[in-house]
Amino acid sequence: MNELNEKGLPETLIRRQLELKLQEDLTYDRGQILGSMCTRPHRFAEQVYMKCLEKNLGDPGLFPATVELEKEAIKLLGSLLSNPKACGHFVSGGTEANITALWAARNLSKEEQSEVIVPASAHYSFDKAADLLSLKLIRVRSNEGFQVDTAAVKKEITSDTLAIVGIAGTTDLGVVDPIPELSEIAVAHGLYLHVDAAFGGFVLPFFKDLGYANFDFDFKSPGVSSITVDPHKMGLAPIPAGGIFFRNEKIMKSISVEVPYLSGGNTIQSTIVGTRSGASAVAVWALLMHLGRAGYRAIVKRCMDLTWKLAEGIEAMEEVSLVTKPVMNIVGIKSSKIDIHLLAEKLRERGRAVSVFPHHIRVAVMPHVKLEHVHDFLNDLENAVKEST
Ligand code: 0PR
Repeated sequence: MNELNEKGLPETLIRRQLELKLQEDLTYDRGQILGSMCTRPHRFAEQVYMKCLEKNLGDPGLFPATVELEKEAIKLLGSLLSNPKACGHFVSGGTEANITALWAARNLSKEEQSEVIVPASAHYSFDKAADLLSLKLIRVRSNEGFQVDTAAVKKEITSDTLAIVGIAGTTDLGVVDPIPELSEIAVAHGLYLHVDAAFGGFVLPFFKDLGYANFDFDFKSPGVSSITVDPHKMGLAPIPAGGIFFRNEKIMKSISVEVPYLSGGNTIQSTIVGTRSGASAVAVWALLMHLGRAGYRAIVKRCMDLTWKLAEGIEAMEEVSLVTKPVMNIVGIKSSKIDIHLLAEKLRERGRAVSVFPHHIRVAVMPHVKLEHVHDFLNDLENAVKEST
């Protein structure tokens, strides 16, 4: 069907068609999705979201209450990131947040500066940002712990450098770069430091209370200028919900644009997009209020307990092993004997969708993953390994 019908079809018929057409999509609840950084949104957030579909943060004069709720949610998360004075916005995702951060960094730099130093593990959103903003990315190697090598970062700094990026929860393995050290480097050289905690931002703040290894990754380090934290990853918010947080208004103002004609009078926008989902922001606010610290802590604990169970199971196998001891709820599986791509294919044949990096398989133990899914996955992995050798 390539042309729009002249006459519309009845809702019931379309509903039936949709049910059939959408059947091929995988679902979170059956334990099939094991390589995704997203999860089934929290039921309460879904309900709130559905009630706010018309709200547009791009027109504050029409939706001042929604704007207020966004500000409150940003403040709550800013406090969680050790800076109640932080400002920022909910955006479409980590990609938009990272582009926004480098946009601010570039606007605050000198005209001749064009280089951004990023870890080898940086998400591909930084490549998009560099392309859009005409910046040059300098990728720096990792150390044996898969964190960025800070000595190598120092070596790459020149008069062309305008920013450094650190990752708190790398896409491939969930490790945390040494942000306090990067902060010292940034302060010493007067550079902008952006932390990509798209994944880790809703995990790491709860580690201390849970008695796990503590990681300083946020505004506590004085050199950190901005942080990406995505509610639609470990925050359990409905997609789209990314978050960009700036240390202060001055940084955010560097990307502000005046919109003079809207009904609420002169409006300042500091986001890439104009029309922006109010439903996302209200849903995040509601979820933060509903879950509180204890709610998120419990979610993180459950994910970590399952992560360690999964890691144990992998360690007990012969042909595969862990890339590194999991830091967060992300597990890297490698093998010196089996082609990892073939192994991922065999898992996919068994209905297990994992992500494949050049040298390992990534499993993200998200809130939708249950204990039985971990057991079933380990079983399937064992059989897939047998088939691949
Ligand atoms: N920063 C980091 C550290 C990320 O891991 C990601 C996405 C981003 C930024 C960009 O976030 P958005 O995708 O929200 O723009 N990491 C996931 C990944 O590449 C994205 C993802 C999520 C992929 C769910 C698949 C999936 O099912 O794995």
